[in-house]
Amino acid sequence: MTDLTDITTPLAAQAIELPSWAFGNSGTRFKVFGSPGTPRDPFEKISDAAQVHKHTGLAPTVALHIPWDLVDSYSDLRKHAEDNGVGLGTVNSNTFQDDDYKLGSVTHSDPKVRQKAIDHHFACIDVMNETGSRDLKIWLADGTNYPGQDDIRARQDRLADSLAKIYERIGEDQRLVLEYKFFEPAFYHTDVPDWGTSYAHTAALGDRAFVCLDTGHHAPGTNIEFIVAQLLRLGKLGSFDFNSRFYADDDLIVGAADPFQLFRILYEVIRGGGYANPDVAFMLDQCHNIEKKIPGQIRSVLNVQEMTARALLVDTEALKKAQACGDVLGANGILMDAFYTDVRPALAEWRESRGLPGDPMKAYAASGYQEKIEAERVGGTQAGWGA
Ligand code: PSV
Ligand code: MN
Repeated sequence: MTDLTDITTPLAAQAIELPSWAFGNSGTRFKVFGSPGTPRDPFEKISDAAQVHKHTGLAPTVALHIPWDLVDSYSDLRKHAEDNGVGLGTVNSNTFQDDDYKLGSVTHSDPKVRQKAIDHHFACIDVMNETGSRDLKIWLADGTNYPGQDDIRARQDRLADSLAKIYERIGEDQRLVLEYKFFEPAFYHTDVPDWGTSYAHTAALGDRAFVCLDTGHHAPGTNIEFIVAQLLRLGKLGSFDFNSRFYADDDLIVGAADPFQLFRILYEVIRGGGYANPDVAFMLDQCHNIEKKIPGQIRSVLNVQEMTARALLVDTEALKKAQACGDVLGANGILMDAFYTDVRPALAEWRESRGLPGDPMKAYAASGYQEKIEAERVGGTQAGWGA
């Protein structure tokens, strides 16, 4: 089997974008718990995200969410990020927290509401122009709760029309990335429920429009790695939102619920040329409702790195041979050999050789940063959904 020393070059190229919202408070519809040290503004969120990169070398950029991350000066925010050793990344729009959007945003039957949602995306593009961000990521809460509530076919037409207006506004070096989700908050139908719908719309828009695959947005039992393979084949996989789920869109730490699934996904990413490929962005989309947020993000990027290392260890030549001669169990065994390899000691050594802590979780705990923010961030309003 391939050795870790053979895969350090691709491993060193790994970059995982962090969501600013992972550092704010989050919760369920039952309760959002506050926690000591939580950032009060986007600047403090960026400072926390920079800690993850400092200890892992894996997370050089932070995604913003508008309006949660509205600031007076994006050049100041950008400078603050750069001073902390990170950059600003994807801009996420938000058309799910305004009363006007109760029955939909870019799909709404009222042209005034649609225009308001389109204008919000224009404002996001203005932010991107200031932050130097490449990607505008759109996730829509649009859908219906009851059969007959609205004309689902007409909603698709309105969606296509609104997306075309937004797409027209993005710059030559920018991209529109459309995320899908099969349910919630709408429960009967969602206007962008699956990769096929996202593919149909982004294909119609043009070659700067891509699909975002959020690993938590599929029905139980869905073969996500197949979707990865297909979207890479089609040249339309723009980005990942990594997280893990047991039941619904749980937004738990990636790789926590099903490490083998994460391995299979990463194997297909590598197989399809999507690894260390700037066209396929790796991002986290997670919430840390009960665990500490910075260590939660450190654990997450390490999980992605560990499963990437295992996927890179697959002996692809031997696998091809076994597949070609119909050696079913042999081929499966080759994949499983890589999956069962404990890469953690070798990764720790390799990190140290690059001047990073061998154990980033321990290094963060020993750094005193958590105690410092808990002592200093007193007063003000803790950031969270809607902040
Ligand atoms: C809602 O499900 C969601 O988690 C989507 O995945 C978005 O990416 C994210 O929120 C931020 O809007
Ligand atoms: Mn997502």
